[in-house]
Amino acid sequence: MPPIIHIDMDAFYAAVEQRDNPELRGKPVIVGGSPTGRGVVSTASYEARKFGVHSAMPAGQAKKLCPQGIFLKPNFEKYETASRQIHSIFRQYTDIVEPVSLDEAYLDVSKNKLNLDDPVMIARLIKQSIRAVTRLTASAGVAPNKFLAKIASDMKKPDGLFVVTPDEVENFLEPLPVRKIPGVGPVTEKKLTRLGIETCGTLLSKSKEELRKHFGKFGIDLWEMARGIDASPVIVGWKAKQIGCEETFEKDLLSLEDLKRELKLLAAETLSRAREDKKSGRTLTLKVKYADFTVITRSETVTHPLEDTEEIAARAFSLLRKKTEAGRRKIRLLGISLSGFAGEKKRGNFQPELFSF
Ligand code: TTP
Ligand code: MG
Repeated sequence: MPPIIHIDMDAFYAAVEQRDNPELRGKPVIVGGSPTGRGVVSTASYEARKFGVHSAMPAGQAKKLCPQGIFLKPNFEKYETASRQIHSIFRQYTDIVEPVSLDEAYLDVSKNKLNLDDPVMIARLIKQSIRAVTRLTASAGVAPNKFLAKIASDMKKPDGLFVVTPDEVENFLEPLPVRKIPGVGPVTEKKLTRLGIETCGTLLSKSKEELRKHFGKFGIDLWEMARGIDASPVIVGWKAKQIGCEETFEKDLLSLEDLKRELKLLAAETLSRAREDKKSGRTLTLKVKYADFTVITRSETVTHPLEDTEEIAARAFSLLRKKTEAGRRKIRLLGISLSGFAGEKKRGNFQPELFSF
C-alpha cells in the first residue's frame, strides 16, 4: 500500500479574501451569489460556519442564518493563482499528483523527489511551503490509500494534519459515520440508515451481495471501503469522468409518477457527488434499463453548469418522457450522470481557469 497524502485548502475562497483584506479576518465571510438573488454559497469562512452557513446553501438562507455575514462575489483569478502555486508545490515533492479541484489533490509519495521515507514529514513540509508561499493554510491526510487519506484530511480542519497508519485503519473506521465515506450523499445515507447502518463498523455486518443488491456497483465499493480497501491509484492529471448514480428497483416501474420520484432522488445524489468533487457538469445523461435488460442512454448538453437538483430532475424527466418508452414499457433501472466538467479535456495539463464554481 503506497503512502498517500490528500491535501485540501481550508475555507479556500474565503481564506483568500481574508488574506487580502485584513479587515475580513476573524469575521463571517460568505463567498458566492448575492443574498438577494438566486445564487448559492460557494464557501464560508469558519466564523460563518458557526452559524450553520455552508457551501451550496442558497445565499438568501445564509443571510437569514447569519445577518452580519459579509457577502462577497468570487474573485476567480485570485483563487486560480493560489491554486497554481499549491499545485506547483506538490510537484516539488512528487510527479504522481492527481488534482481533484482548485484546492485539493492526492499525492503518491512512495517515491518522492526528496527521498524521504516518512510521508508524515512530507505532509508537514508541504503544509509549511503552502503557508510560506500563499499565506494560506491547508489540511493534510496521510493514509495507506486515497479513500482513507481523503477522510483523514477532513478530521482536523482547519490547518490540520491527521495520519492513519495501516495498523490503525480498523479502529479509525469502526466509529466513522457512513456519510463521511466519499460518494455517500444524502440519499445513500438515508438508505443505509433504513438498513440500520450508521457507521462503517455496522456496515461490516452486510455481505457484498446484499450491498450490491441495494446500491449496485457502489455497494461493492462500500463493502470494500468499510474494510479500508481502496486499490484505486493516484492518476496523474485531471480525470475525465462521469459523476452520477443509478438504482435498480425492487419491482420494475411503469408509472411516470413513480419514475419521476426516483429521478428526483437520483438527481439529489448525483449533485451531492459532483459537489463533493467540486465539479459542475454541463452534460446530463439518463440511463434506462428496461425489464428485459435492454439498456439505452439519452443525453442533453446545456450552456450553463448544472447545479440545481430540481433542474436536473426536470431535465432527466423530460428526456425520459420524450426520448424513451417510459410509461409504455417496464423499467428495471434508472441512472443519472453528469459529465463535461470544466478542465477535463486537458488531460494531464493543469487548467484551473476552466473551473466554473
Ligand atoms: P471545499 O474544499 O469543499 O471547501 P473549502 O475549501 O471552502 O472549505 P474546507 O475545505 O475547509 O471545508 O471547496 C473548495 C472551494 O471550492 C471552496 O472554497 C469554494 C468552491 N466550492 C464551490 O464553489 N461550491 C461548492 O459546492 C463547493 C463544495 C466548493
Ligand atoms: Mg477545501
